[in-house]
Amino acid sequence: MRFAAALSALSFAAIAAAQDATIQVGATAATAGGIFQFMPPTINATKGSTITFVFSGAPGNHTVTQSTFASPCQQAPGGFDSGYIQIPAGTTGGFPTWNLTITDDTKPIWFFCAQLAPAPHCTAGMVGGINVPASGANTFTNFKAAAIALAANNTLPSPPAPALSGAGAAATAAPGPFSGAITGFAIPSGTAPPPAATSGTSSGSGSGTGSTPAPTNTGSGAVSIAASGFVAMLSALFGITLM
Ligand SMILES: [Cu+2]
Repeated sequence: MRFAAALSALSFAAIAAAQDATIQVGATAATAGGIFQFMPPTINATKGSTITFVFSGAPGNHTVTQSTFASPCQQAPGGFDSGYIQIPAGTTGGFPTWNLTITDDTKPIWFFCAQLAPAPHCTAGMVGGINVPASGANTFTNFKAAAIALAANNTLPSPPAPALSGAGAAATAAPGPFSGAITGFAIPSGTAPPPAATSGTSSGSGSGTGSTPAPTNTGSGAVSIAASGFVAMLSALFGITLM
């Protein structure tokens, strides 16, 4: 009896340990801190928890893209990326969401917004972190400061490659749904090719999904080119709507 009760308490603790949370992607001009931010920017979440990103910043056009502490505004090799989701000004509901499940809670998960218009959001401080250290060198404060410091060298981040999964977190579906005038671009799909391994370190941690290797490297290139064009187009759009 006592043993059964202990087991029951244990299983309850295991269930309660999941730390589902919501992060707002983007804000409004009236929000303290401005449009370019994740709210909250940091959370702690145990393995198995689901983090729901809500693209509620209006107007806004943002991504949720995994980076590394060392390169805050560049997609990490094998990092997740939501694609660009545009929320027209005045939108008050029906915001798309993206659910990422934590698959490894032993390492920090850093992310940023890859949008470049009207100015790079990342270097404006639109960065975030999950399970980040509270002290030491790799704090969120230092991560954000490093992102903002990149604004001085005029090196724009490369457009990310859409990807459902990354290091320590994975989604099983693309962001959505898209209703009304809300649109998405370069949104990941189940057959999205993995990000091009430019640095050669493809962080192949197990690859338990057993997904067939995508044979279409040309597809990845096409996505990148299209993303660049889209960013240029957005730049023009946002120059009108935001400035
Ligand atoms: Cu953004």
